[in-house]
Amino acid sequence: MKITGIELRRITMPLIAPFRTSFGTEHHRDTLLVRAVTPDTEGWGECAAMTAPLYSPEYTETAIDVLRRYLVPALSPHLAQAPFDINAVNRALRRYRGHQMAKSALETALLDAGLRTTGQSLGSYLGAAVPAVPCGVSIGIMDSVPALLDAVDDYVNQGYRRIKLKIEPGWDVAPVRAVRERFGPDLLLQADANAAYTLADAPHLAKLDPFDLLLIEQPLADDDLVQHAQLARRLSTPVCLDESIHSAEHAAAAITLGSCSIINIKPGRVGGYLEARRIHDLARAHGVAVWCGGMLETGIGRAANLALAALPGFTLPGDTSASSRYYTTDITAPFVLQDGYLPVPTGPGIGVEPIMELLDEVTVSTEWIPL
Ligand code: OSB
Ligand code: MG
Repeated sequence: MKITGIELRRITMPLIAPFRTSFGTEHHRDTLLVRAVTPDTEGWGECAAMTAPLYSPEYTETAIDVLRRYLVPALSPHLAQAPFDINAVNRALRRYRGHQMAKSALETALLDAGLRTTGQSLGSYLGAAVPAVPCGVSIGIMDSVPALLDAVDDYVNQGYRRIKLKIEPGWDVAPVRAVRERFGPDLLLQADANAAYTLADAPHLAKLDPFDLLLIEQPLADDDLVQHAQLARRLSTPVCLDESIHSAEHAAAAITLGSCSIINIKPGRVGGYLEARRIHDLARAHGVAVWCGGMLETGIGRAANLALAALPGFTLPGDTSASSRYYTTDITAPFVLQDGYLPVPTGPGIGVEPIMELLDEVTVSTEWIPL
């Protein structure tokens, strides 16, 4: 596939409401988009990195730097080959350590461009099994329990099929209890600690057990696979890993150790959709449930995540919420919840395009790297 060049486009989008987690509060989403331009078409990838290294070591500036300096230049020998082989690109990028989010954005842009050339959708390419996926919503830490109950009520009324509460020390048992008591035993409910606890908190985390959570996500530090296994034995709530899983190898280690019984798959965190599918396949073969996480994506990243979330091992609702949960105006046609589901795009590639006037309005900088 002939690629004329790669555009790195940094955008900033105001969030509808501040999003508070145990690692910080986001008011804006500062996102890098990667655009792969060919003589006939173009492909898009969204980088999951955030402004600061709080959720993960990567941040927007490191993604831009490693793409410009190493990842984009590494493509040249592979793009000349016909037919274009995304697996060869995946292998070429593996030579560089880490930087999964930057790799994912570049690989996705190339995969999108390649699939547009052949007319296949990303969902069909990955093995999507359903036309629409049930959606959950991730609710940030709030100032008060009444404010949280109002937020949950609003999302439940919109049709969301599962509620995830962000927790941290000081905001855990009380909000979980309040939501469970108000909405009853049938509400699918889970909690995400974003690595805010230590194994010494096990007795405290066990106080969540009576509330029948679907899972507790990433209670301990991202490099604590052994301690997650010890914690999992002390809780009846299933442990799910997010930050700890960067590759299929990590997933294999976590499953072998018993560190988790559920995995949140985020393509950005694991280096792209090919690796995300490997983790799905591995987890499914081990009877470990997976679900699709989110990183407050625009419509570009959301479209691709919906394709992944349609694979058969994604047996729990994901954080693939509607555009309106994040942004007043998305940069693509908005994703609108239909009876708690979002449709899996069926058009070529990721199946959506940015609306250029809207994209230009939120663009902070662009850089063109010729190939
Ligand atoms: O831990 O899953 C997380 C958002 C940003 C960074 C990390 C996380 C999240 C979310 C929201 O929980 C997911 C979404 O709605 O996109
Ligand atoms: Mg998480």
